This record gives sequence, structure tokens and C-alpha cells, in this order.
Amino acid sequence: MILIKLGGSIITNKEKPLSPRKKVVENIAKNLKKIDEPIIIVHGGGSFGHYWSVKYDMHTKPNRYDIHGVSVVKNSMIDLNKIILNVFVKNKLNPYSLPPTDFMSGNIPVIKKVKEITEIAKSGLIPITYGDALWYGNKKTYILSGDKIMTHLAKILKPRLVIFALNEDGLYSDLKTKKLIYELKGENPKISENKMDVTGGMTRKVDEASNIAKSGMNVFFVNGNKPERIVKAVKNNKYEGTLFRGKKNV
Ligand code: IP8
Repeated sequence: MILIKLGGSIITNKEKPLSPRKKVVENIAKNLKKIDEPIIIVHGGGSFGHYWSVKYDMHTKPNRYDIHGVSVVKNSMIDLNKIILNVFVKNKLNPYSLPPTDFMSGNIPVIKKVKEITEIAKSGLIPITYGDALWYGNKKTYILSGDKIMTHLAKILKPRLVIFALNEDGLYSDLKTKKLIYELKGENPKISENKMDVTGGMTRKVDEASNIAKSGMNVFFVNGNKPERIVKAVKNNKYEGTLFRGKKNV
């Protein structure tokens, strides 16, 4: 089983509010068709969820955020999810939309529900979930990042490979020269970034990826604009991006 995160920066244009990158999603869908293993997809918020989370000052820390903001963020994520579902269906894939409320209670994953996702994926459906505004309890809500969902799903489901599709070739050792880091074996890379979003951008991604790799799984950062690289990683173990080697594989 392969777990794939489609980052918000790849499926939307982050510079422009509420702008999906349908061609990119379409290209990804066409390549996913070539994979004959069960797949689970998680997608980010990009210029949908993040745009509204910033406007309503909502963050990952549970708090009594503006109730209307919660509705607006949630609505925008359903819109973005629907766009991706439409592209997938148009390309004869079988997406199965799974809002995170289906398997999260507060900020804790419900193990039984998460395990059900494996069965769904093995049937040929492609479970597709996303970062969202969620109910926490005691009048509090929070923003659940798709990256955090990746860690929850990876730890419970132990996929063969965990992939993060980004709008970059992978992790760079130097942002200016864009020198790519090909492989990390347990070390925590120091990264610098200028663009932050409400869930922590690349810093969070690297933290979650290192965490998943420490639990034994290989984690691969790849350019989602070149989705054939996803297929090569899955089929031929050819990693054109940054590979975080899982502890057991180091
Ligand atoms: O883009 C956050 O998900 P992420 C989703 O995976 C929202 O961090 C609602 C901002």
C-alpha cells in the first residue's frame, strides 16, 4: 500500500486565493492510473483552506476560534476535495472521499476507522482525505494539517512507501543553489524557509517525514509537477527527489 500526500502548493496556486491547478491534478491522476497497488491519498489546503484559516486567524492549536471561520474553512476544503474528486473520476479512477471527521475524534485517530481505510483501498477504491478545520471539544476547534494526517495513517497502517508530492524537486541543502538532498538516513535536516502557512509549511512536512521514517517506513519527497517520478519510485525503487530512509532500511 502506498500513502501519498498531494501538497496544497502543488494542487493549487498558493499565490492566488481559491485557484486550483486542475491540469497538474489531471497529470497526477493519469500517472496514478499506472500504479497497481492500493493507494491512499491525503491532500492539503493550499489557496483554499489556508487562505480562509489566515483570514479567520485559525491555527493548529485547539482554541475557541470564530465559529463562522470554521464553517468557511470546512466549506472551502470540501470545494477543493470536490475538484480533485471530479478530476479523478473523469480520469476513470475510483476516489472515495473521506473527510477526516470519519476517522478522527478530537485530535486522536480512531484506530478502528483508520484500519477500515486499508480495506477500502484494497477494494480498488482510492480513499482520499484532507487537512481540515475540526471539532476538538469544549467549544474548541483546530486546523488539522494533512501532514499530521500522514503521520497518523502511516503509523497505524504501515504503508510500503510514503510519498509527499511537492511543488519542488525535494529538499534542498541550499535554497539559493537548489542543491538537492538525495537521501537522509535518520538525520534531521535543518531547513530554512521564507513562506509559512498556518500549519507550518515545509518545516512541518520535514518533521512529520522524519517521524514516519523513524517508525521504519521510507518517505519520499517528489516534485508533483513530474508525477512520472511517483510511478518510478513505486514501481522501480528509483527515487528522483529526496528519500528519508526508514530506520529499518538504513
Ligand atoms: O495544507 C491544512 O492542511 P495542510 C488544511 O496539509 C487547512 O497543512 C484547512 C488549512
